Amino acid sequence: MTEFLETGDYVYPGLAQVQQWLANTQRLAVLTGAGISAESGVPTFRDGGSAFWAQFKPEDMASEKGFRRDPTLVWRWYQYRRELIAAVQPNAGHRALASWAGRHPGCMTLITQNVDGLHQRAGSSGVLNLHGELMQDRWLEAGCGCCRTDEAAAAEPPRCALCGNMRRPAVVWFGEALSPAVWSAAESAANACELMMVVGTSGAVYPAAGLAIRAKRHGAKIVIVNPQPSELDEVADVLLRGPAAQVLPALLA
Ligand code: BV8
Repeated sequence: MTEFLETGDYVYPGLAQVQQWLANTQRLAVLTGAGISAESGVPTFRDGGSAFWAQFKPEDMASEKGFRRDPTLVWRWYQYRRELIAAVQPNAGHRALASWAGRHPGCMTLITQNVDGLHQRAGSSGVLNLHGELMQDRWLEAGCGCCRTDEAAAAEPPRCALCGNMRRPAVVWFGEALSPAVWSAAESAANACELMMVVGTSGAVYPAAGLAIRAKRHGAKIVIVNPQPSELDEVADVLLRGPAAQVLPALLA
């Protein structure tokens, strides 16, 4: 049965139910999306307003095809996001997850779709970065085997001085496979967990969103933390309709 629970100034029964599940679990999986970073000031992708995708179509900006079509435009979009992320801090939601994991060693697997690195900056370790890391680059092509560049990461993607190979953000673009090792670890966590908390994701992107369905199928309780409805709501046992930076500190205290 799904309970819709509003967060507020006082604890709701559903919150107590989830706290009870948390107190009794040794195997918690957490799947986060852009919403957990919203209260740090990082725009999300799809929920309107300043959402990143509001101005761009994902396939135009977050795909190899889009990058090859206009490397400068895509590169500059990532540089803009890097500057934005460098200027923000993890919020109480990120910190609550890191703190709970520190008090319950070995009991949490944190899986994120985010590329902003804010979980790591909040103190979380062993984070499964399904979609890579925004602050890292890699070569676009296999290259000449000894690619190097002295160019700073400025307004154009740096190129190899020997073969012209370009640097690109070390994120997983649409149409690209996730890292097999990271994906396998995420699947194992979804198969094994007794409880999965799905925080701040619209559930629009696969295979990441499928982890909640996989966990459900393997018998886990599913708790969604999101102020808005999401595409995963139907698998939730409890929906906590509130912002992560408010709900997670109350939930994980
Ligand atoms: C692959 C890195 C195969 C780049 C990202 C048709 C149907 C289904 C799937 C597909 C399809 N057509 C194509 C596909 C596959 C495609 C896909 O899923 N497309 C979608 C858009 C339809 N997937 C892929 O291409 C994946 N690869 O399938 O490869 C393959 C296999 C083998 C060999 C070759 C290929 C790769 C997907 C990865 C794409 N990269 N990011 C970058 O960041 O630039 S995805 C991008 O979306 C971000 O990582 C983001 O995290 C992710 C998911 O979005 P959300 O995190 O959920 O963010 P969103 O804005 O949508 O939602 C925010 C939520 O937060 C909202 O619900 C909001 O209410 C909530 N919220 C707001 N404030 C708060 C809050 N919640 C809590 N507290 C708050 N305060």
